[in-house]
Amino acid sequence: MRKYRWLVLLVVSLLLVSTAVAGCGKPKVIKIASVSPLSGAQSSMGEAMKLGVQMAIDENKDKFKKLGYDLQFTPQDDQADPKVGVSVAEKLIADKDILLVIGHLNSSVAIPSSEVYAKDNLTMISPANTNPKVTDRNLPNVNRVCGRDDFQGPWGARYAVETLKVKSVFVIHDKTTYGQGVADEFRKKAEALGVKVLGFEGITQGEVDFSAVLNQVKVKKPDLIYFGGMFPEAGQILKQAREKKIGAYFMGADGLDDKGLIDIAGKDAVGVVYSTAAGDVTKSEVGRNFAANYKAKFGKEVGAYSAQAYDSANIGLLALEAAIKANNGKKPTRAQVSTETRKVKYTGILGPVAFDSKGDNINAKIYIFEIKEAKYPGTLAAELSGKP
Ligand code: ABU
Repeated sequence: MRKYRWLVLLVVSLLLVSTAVAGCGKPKVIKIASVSPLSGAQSSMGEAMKLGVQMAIDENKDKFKKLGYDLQFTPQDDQADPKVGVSVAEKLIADKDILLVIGHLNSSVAIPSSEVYAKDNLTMISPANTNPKVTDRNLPNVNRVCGRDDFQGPWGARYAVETLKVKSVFVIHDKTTYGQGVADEFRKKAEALGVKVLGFEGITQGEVDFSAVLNQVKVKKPDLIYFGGMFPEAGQILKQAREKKIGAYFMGADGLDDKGLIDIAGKDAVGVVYSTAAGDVTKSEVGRNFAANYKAKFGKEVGAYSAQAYDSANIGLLALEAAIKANNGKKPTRAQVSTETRKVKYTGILGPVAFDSKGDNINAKIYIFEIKEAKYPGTLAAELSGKP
């Protein structure tokens, strides 16, 4: 037995050494979260964002493996609810491996959630939040690739006046930060352009019977109904307006930019005009390739903010890579990633992206779409930039 002791010792030593070597070579974990509604009425929009992020992460896994990192994707459901968003944000901030958040969809969720991320300078890049307050708070960790409602609302008003030739409007909004905010921006510009505002009324998300407000609309006979809110309510209001034989134009903003509007309103969606901060991927080869790859990978058509979610994730990944390199390969801090994010210059699917000192994309555009047949998306009618 004694003669084998040296052999046992040798085997044990070899095992210990190989375990140590394997441990040293093990990639370090970096987690990236997407946060958007993955359940509830707005989940189709939120799912389309999540898949855009997933695509970017999957494409970058090998590159980060070579740098010694295992990129892990953790999609989160904020249910389009500010309270749920904050509790998800608290969970994310407590996990030190989370170095990047791509989200949210709803400004009313993004604003309080980003204050949680700000406590540890955790980078948030939003593909879709359009309310001005998202970036006007000057938080160093908050950025967005999409445009703002103080451009989107006024551009919508200009289009309504100059192209649709409307002279009067009844404005309805969903009382959210986004919905009421964009409706107010629309109203101010419409009034400045000489449009008579016949009403400015709030409804509640989740409501299904809009006869009270539509009875007021019917009496006032506006040329246009403008809705500030999301597609589930927009689809119902539109359908019920047509049932009441209200023939006014129907217009809204990017909350209408989802296939769900057609699913709810069907042929009544024909004629709807909407502004959006999400462009048309079919207008460029890179966009068409993205849409084809997305379809091949997920078996689904792209949603409004899929491309901008993909771009947001790629920007965050470039910032992460720069922060790792600046740190001599060591895992960067959240603050380092946040600093690098503001420096990224990136050409995305819908054009160049660069952030100003507030985190707004200086190249963001607003697009106007018209629904000419009961099919999503509508037809691109205008691509706008600068002040309306
Ligand atoms: N802009 C898309 C939808 C909503 C938001 O910003 O709240």
